[in-house]
Amino acid sequence: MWDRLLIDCHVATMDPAVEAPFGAILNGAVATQDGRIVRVGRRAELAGYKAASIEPLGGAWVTPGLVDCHTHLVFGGNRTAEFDMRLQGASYEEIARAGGGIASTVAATRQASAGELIASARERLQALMRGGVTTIEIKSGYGLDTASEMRMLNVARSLGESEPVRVVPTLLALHALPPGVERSEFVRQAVEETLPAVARAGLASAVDAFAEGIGFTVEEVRELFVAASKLGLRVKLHAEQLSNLSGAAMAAEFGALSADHLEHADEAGIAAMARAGMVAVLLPGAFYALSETKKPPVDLLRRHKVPMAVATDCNPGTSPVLSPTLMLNMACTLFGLTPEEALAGMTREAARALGLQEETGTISLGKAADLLVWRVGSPAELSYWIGHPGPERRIVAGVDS
Ligand code: DI6
Ligand code: FE
Repeated sequence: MWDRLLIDCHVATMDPAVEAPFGAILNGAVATQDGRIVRVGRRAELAGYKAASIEPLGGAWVTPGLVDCHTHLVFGGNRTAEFDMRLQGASYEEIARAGGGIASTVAATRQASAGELIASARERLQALMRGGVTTIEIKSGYGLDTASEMRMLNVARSLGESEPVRVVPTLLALHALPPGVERSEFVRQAVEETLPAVARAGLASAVDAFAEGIGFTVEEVRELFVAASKLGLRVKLHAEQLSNLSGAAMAAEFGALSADHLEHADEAGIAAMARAGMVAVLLPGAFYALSETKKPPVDLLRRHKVPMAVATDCNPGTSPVLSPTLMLNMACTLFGLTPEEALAGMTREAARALGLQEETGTISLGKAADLLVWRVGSPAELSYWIGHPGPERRIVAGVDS
């Protein structure tokens, strides 16, 4: 006997093996057992089976849990003052070069106690969870020394232990140069001290960097990726956000999970991503908040069959986003994704961007029972509403939360 059987619903499996838009099964049913999906199909095919709990959903749509595969959720303070400056015409780069921007969040993060960091991040996390997030990647990157980076990663881990959500922690080792530290010395510390310490403690599943004029050069990031690969850690990269440094192509040499942002990416970079089996993570919140005009080359990504994920990039500077469903809408309105591509981008392809494609991201046999119940007439509605408030029910590993 199964634990639960969800019936009287339509199922957007997002499984490419199901040949319909959104992998949809109309008049479907989903059975779960021990936190796993054990059966999905037409209601008629599942008749006669027994479950401890049979739950009619009144014609609702069931989707996979949303996966937010790129966030900087943990940080001290916020950047409201900088928001004002940008409204008066200062650019993100000008503010960063004048010592504001990331550096000001680094100061606030170092000052905050672990308890304060947990409390502020939990509020943001709960907002994203109300919007439907069941798996979230959380980067460090506002500590910028070994102890502070490890503290951020510990905060991320403890959020995953106290909240019903799967947390995937990433060491963002090269995010910004801390004030007063010599450049080559900082890179050396990140590569030779912070990275091995984090790897030894098992605090991160992947390693990230910010390749940009105001961040780090591709050669500096390469040093980090060589060391990370030797330690058996996967890599990913903030690439081609404000300019084209050919970071995506370099990341492809290391079999990176993803390259993220990509507004300024060119065809050579995208072809390299395709060959390496990478995911393109699109971040419409940052594009919007910075009033960018150059869009990521979605047509090229489609032509080269690079899977597209969509994420909030939740961070205090360039993407103070608390709504995953708003990103579904913006991925369509700003970047031209179809509603189906957008939803795949926050489920199936986002799971792939985290290396979790066997675990979550579609409603398929054997995967975790991470399920959302939406009171909508079709899954396209999730992208149509500008910031849909979220699902009526949220199930993580088979348990309602
Ligand atoms: N790119 C971004 O958009 C964020 N980090 C990054 O590497 C911005 C982070 C911030 O401004 O605090
Ligand atoms: Fe980011």
